[in-house]
Amino acid sequence: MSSLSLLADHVWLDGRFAASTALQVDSGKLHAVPVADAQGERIGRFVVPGMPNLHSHAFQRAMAGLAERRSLDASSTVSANDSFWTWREVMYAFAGCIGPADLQAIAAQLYVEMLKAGYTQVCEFHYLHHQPDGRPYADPAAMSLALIEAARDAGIGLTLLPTLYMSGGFDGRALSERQRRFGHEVDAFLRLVDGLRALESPLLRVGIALHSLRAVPPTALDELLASGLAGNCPIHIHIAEQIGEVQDCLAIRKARPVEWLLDHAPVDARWCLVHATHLTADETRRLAASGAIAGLCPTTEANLGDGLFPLRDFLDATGVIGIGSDSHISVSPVEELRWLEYGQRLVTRHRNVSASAATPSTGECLFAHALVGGAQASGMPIGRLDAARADLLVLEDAAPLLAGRDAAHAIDTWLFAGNANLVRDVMVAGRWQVRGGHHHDEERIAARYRTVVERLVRRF
Ligand code: NGQ
Ligand code: ZN
Repeated sequence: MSSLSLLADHVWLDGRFAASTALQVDSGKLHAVPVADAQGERIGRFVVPGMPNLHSHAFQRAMAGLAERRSLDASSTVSANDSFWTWREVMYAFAGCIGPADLQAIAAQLYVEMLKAGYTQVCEFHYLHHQPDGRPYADPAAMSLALIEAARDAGIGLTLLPTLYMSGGFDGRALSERQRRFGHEVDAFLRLVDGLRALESPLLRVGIALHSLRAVPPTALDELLASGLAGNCPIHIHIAEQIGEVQDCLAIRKARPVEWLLDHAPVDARWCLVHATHLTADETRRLAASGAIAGLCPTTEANLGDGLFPLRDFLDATGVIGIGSDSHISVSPVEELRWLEYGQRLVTRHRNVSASAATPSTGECLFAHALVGGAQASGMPIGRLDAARADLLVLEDAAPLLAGRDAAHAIDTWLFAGNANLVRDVMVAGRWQVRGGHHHDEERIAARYRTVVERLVRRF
């Protein structure tokens, strides 16, 4: 098996940069060792772990930018009421056009973009399971397999989260016509998960997701959690993104979504609560104490007009966060982390809100949290450069922006001032997938994406 020794001036260890450290890559795994001599390949000045992306709906990448116009209301006048829910109608119309080959082409392009931006693992919250009319494909796993193939094409790690979707609202109403292709009974869903588990590898983990409390009746939640297939794997759920769903939950289940989940499910470190946006002080403390990850997707949450997560209070309660690019209106850990902090600054009218006494650098603090939380939500040994899968990023030494930056300021400069991408090289499981800013198969993957999306957009 191949063995490599990599040298850099500053290597990210235990939440900060360390000097005099070499990285040993053996059979796709990474170990940090003291630099005994100068043997090995010098790869750059700053080396950091690959960032996990804890929330993705890959197909939505191809509609990014197509829902930024005011919609027309019933009388064909331009509406002033565009919202998350009107965006969702556009998204459903788009989702209705996508088949397995389309999904593979879109996801592969997206995953190449993720790698180039510095994400080395993606959690795919996948609910586009069936044909548009709701009938299963000949192979009911066809859409899941398309995502697995796309991740292989690109060389990114994948946490596939087949998603249970059963009802169209808290009142248990049936799925609408456009939601039919998302739906499963619990038994069929468990068969899908079970079949996919056989494909697990160092680059593929199969967890589960519940689309939302709206979409999963309480009895189905119990059945799923009792099944054994949820035993020791990542469990993700959309939880409290919109005020409307908090109100519906209160009206029907007599509790707020996070409160209800904490009261009715064994929420622990396996769980990732995506868009835990609307929290009371009590929910914030309880969620932090549960050990579950708060999955934050700042660019999508801004784009959809969701609201703002109480980041400072959650971190003070020792809560764990991670980031995702969700609808892929942006594909960049830099932008997610920057906007996570900027949202807080805009409402609190303070600066450096996410930093702490222990880590005064805002960038380092955010970066460290997102690595830890993202790895936990992915269910993979990643997010670090010691005793982990060999995923790493090398920042661009030649970037003028990093001139004169030492270890103390490199991450802050990258996250807050980097507009051009500063990620130069990306390794996943011991293999270079991006070198000099280019992915080895980017042209073929982009050409296939163009062909597919040009056709889809014409039909949509
Ligand atoms: C989704 N996306 O499932 O793709 C959701 C919208 C819903 C985000 N929440 C649909 N960002 O929540 O019903
Ligand atoms: Zn989502």
